[in-house]
Order: sequence, then structure tokens, then C-alpha cells
Amino acid sequence: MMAFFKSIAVVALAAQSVSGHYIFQALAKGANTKGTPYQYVRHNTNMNSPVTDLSSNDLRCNAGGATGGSTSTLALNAGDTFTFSLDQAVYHQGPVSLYMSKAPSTAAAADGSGDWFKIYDWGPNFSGGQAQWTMTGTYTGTIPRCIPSGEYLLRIQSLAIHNPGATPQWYVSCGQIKVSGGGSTNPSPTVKIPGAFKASDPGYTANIYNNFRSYTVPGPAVFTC
Ligand SMILES: [Cu+2]
Repeated sequence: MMAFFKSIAVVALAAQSVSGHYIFQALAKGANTKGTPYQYVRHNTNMNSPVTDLSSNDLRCNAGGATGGSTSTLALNAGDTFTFSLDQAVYHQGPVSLYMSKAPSTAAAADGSGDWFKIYDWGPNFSGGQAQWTMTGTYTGTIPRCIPSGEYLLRIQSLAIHNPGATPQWYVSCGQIKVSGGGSTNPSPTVKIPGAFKASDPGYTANIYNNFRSYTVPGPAVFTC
């Protein structure tokens, strides 16, 4: 019986890998909330097959995510929590990070070519003697209280480094948000995407299976108010 069930599981896993990777597909206000897929998150056109080119504009909001299309913009207050949820839990090891970029006009019209700042990293926890990554189906963050009010792209990325020696993979989605009740601090440091990530970044080339005791998440330092 065990062998029978095991073979079913293997078939299911194979089907899953054919149908595409995990996708950050929904954004909602609140902690651990599951929103409606693609209501506030831009569509991708690649079944979330990962972006692997460090010079590609697809690193901003994924393939097909350069414009808002039918995506709505979620109203949040500075200091609010929000949650990105996926169709299935992240299953590749690597860091997950949150970025924001203020839209020149509306979030729907923003192409992600402006300045980005990072608001959170889920890096590895080494306290158990072995690296533990946050691999889950919901990622909750907080809008910094001090940033200016206005419309932003809110971006989440999973950098998959589960296969040392192969090209790391980027799983990316952008949400559209309108922040009210903000402050007057201009976030820093800022980066451009592409440009923020380099092939020489230690966190990009890390071998997570060999003497893996420390890790630096690629990208700028996390901005805090
Ligand atoms: Cu994969």
C-alpha cells in the first residue's frame, strides 16, 4: 500500500511541475489574509516560469507585468499589514524579499523603471544548526509608517538558489497599492531593477548544501523608518 500511495504522490508532483511554478497571485490587507487572485496583483504571461536574466526588465514585475492591465489598486494606510499569497507554497530554498517603488502617477501606469527600496527580507535561520527558510503560502509584511502617501508598486520576489551551479531563478509578482496617512521620509537606499542584483553577489552564488553558515540576501539594505 505504501508503494501504491508513493507512486500516486510522484505522479502528482510531476503533474504539478508541468503546470507551472508557485505564483504570488494575490494581495490583501491584513495579516495572513488570502485575497482574490490577480485582483491587485499583475498577471504574468510565463506561467511563472522563472526569470533568470539579471539584465531583464522582467525582473521588475515578471514577464507580462510591465503594465497594470485590468489590475486594481489596493488602498492601504501607512503602518498597515498586508499579505501576498500563492497558489501553492514556495518550495525552492532561497530568500523572499519585499520591495516598493513610488509611482510617478498611478500604480496602474507604473512600469517599475523608477527607484526601488526594500522593506523586508525572509532570510535563512541558522539557529537550529541547519538553515531553515521561510517556505510558505502566505507572506505578511507592513507598510512603513513614515513613507510618503501615494501610489506604489509593491513587489515580492523569491530567489531560488536550491540548485547550486545552475542559474538561480527569480519568482516575482507586483501588486498595486495606494498608501494614505504616510509621512515625509524619502526611503533609502534605492536601487534600479534590473541592476540591483549581480552575478557576483554572495547571496546569488551561495551553495546552501556546503558549509552553509551565513548568508547575505541580495539587494540593498532593508529600509526602516
Ligand atoms: Cu523550479
